[in-house]
Amino acid sequence: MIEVSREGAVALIRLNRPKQLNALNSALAAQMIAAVRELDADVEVGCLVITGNERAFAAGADIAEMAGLSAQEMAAQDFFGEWEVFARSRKPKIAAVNGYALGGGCELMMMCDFAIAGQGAKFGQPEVKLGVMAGIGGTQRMARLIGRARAMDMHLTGRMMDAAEALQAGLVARVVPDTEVLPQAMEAARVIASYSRPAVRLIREAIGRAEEVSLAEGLLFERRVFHGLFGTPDQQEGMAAFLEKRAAVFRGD
Ligand code: CO8
Repeated sequence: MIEVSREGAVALIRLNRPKQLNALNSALAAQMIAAVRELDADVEVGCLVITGNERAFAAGADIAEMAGLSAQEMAAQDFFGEWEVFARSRKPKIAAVNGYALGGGCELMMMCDFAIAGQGAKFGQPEVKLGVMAGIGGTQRMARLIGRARAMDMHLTGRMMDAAEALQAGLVARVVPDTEVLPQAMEAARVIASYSRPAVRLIREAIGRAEEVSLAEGLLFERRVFHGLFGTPDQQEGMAAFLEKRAAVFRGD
């Protein structure tokens, strides 16, 4: 249900349930979590790109799979709880989004570090129309990303947002022509993967902190990890290369 390929230090994960518009079912989730665990442990991998196809990034959790489950069964299985493994994985993740990113698909996109979307992409949290609500972080991550009023609008009306509105709201980082989505995401991933791994890791952790702690705590965390990076060979290489007017070659430590 997913295809994993490698291009140098970049790993591409493509959701592959085209007939169901890449609806996220348990089997797909299990494959995705296993792949991300493996890629996370692979020192050669510097960045992940997650994509779907032209029609859909993912049209949500699989409604057919969920429809018959009771609250007890949902809770006993901690249904979709394992997606947190994806969200917490330590490699940078870029969502390359064409078509629909709805419900769990929009939530999956928001679990990534940032999204590059095509002009024809559509975003939404339509769970309210099904008599339920977002369950893989949608209420929390969207409110933090685009603010309370916009998140309320999206979750309570279930309407779709187009790419221009998503860019303006801050839901996605870039909007590009549809055919440029994957090339631009791969290029961004190559750039990120070429930088110092400790620097990239700590930048992600520091920005992640901004969503969790007070400003004072976050600033202290940032300053401490900034100081810590001066212990790395990559810092010495990066600054020496600048002063010597040459390209830096990071070792990744
Ligand atoms: N689940 C299962 N199947 C789906 C889904 C889905 N989310 N979305 C589309 N499909 C299937 C359709 O059933 C259809 O199958 P078939 O050909 O066998 O009838 C096929 O994909 C193509 O879809 P459509 O014919 O509907 O295509 P359209 O172009 O007419 O419409 C839409 C595209 C607008 C995207 C439409 O398919 C749609 O509205 N899909 C549902 C979107 C939705 O409601 N998503 C939210 C799902 S709920 C959710 O994500 C909750 C997450 C939290 C769970 C946490 C649990 C703890």
